[in-house]
Amino acid sequence: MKVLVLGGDGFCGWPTALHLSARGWDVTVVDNLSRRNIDNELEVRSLTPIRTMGERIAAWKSISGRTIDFVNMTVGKEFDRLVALIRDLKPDSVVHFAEQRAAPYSMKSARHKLYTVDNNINATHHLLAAIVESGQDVHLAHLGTMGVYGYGTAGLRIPEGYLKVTVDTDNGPAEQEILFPPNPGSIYHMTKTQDALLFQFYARNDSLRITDLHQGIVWGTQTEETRQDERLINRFDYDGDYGTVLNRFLMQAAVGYPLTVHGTGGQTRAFIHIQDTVRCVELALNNPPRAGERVKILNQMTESHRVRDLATLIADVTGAEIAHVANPRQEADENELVVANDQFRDLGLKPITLKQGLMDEVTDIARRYADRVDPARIACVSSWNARRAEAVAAEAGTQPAPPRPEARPKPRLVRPA
Ligand code: USQ
Repeated sequence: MKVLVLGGDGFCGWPTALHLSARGWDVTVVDNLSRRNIDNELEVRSLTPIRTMGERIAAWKSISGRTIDFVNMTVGKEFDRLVALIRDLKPDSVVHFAEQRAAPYSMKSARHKLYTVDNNINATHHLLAAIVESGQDVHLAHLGTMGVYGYGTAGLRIPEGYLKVTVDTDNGPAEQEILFPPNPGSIYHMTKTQDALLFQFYARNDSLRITDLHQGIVWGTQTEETRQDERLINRFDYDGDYGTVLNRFLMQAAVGYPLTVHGTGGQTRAFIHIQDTVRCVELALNNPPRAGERVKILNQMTESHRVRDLATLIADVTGAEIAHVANPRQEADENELVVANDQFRDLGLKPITLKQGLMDEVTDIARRYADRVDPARIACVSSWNARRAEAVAAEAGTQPAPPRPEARPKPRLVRPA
């Protein structure tokens, strides 16, 4: 079985490429290395020392004996090359991660909004049009987001993509199933709601086989494959734009920086460990929809947590301080979140939940590479509202300066009974 992994150099893409390769798939990674260029733009780097694509692939070959091919291509800009690649390679599946994935980055400025929309929607549309143009029967699995549903309290168990509604018709009430109303909280999340409409159209009009994975916040950093050799290590984003909340808290605890809870920390979000991400992608590839079937939407998450509860848990275990900082985002201060994930459970997923051991792994990695942390890049300063930007930046500036790595307190590891 052949698979193209678009965006296969990124945080989810690289471990997915390795996971599929280890399970016998012939993997070709397509990536324009934009994530590495954004690191240059933001003057930050992955906490972990990720290797070049060439070194990663050579290391994997020497360890597993398996080949991963690499094509440097911008999916949303090089249409003819993309069609030719699909025609030549004849992949059974394409996994689509080739999108700018950070909400704060997408809200930094008008230029970042334009880039995120251009990049993400063009990548998705070029891919759909290229599959049709190639004449090949390819299953497309796309990494979407739980954020398409929005993060107000919905008052119901969030279904998997479609919502049953009762509408008033001339003949009385009738049941329908509609796409869950999109309610994106950032320009980035908005691009994923637009992707969803493109998928609906191409599934209906061209009978494309499409799976949209509505993924929660990924935590952890290593998978079975990436931990086999330091040259395979996955990236770890800790900065205010790309770092996500749980990994940031674990990193902050490791380097003695107060845990940056936005506002009251009452935001409830869906989470999934990176090992389950790669497992879910494999399950999705092995269970594609049939041609003519509607877009298959699966909620790719394993548990929900409130931000302040995560902070308290980590503070209790490590002795870290908690700092409630001004929230740079426009989002509900408090929300409930109950999510259906029956489809992945029915396919055999045994969810990894927040476990001490896995949290320790993240903290250990953060401690090992603590000298690579630039404390000035930790605060989240990208503001959703230009008028509040100054207050947010001022607050970030007044945070207690983090201790130098050599002076940081040894985290107190208390294992719960
Ligand atoms: N937050 C803090 N402190 C921090 C960082 C974040 O309190 O230092 C809060 C945010 O205000 C927000 C929540 O934590 O309420 C989650 O923020 P996040 O940065 O961890 O996640 P988010 O911006 O939602 O985006 C991430 C990924 C994105 C993916 C999404 C899934 O970057 O690619 O689509 O998670 S979801 O959140 O389910 O929409």
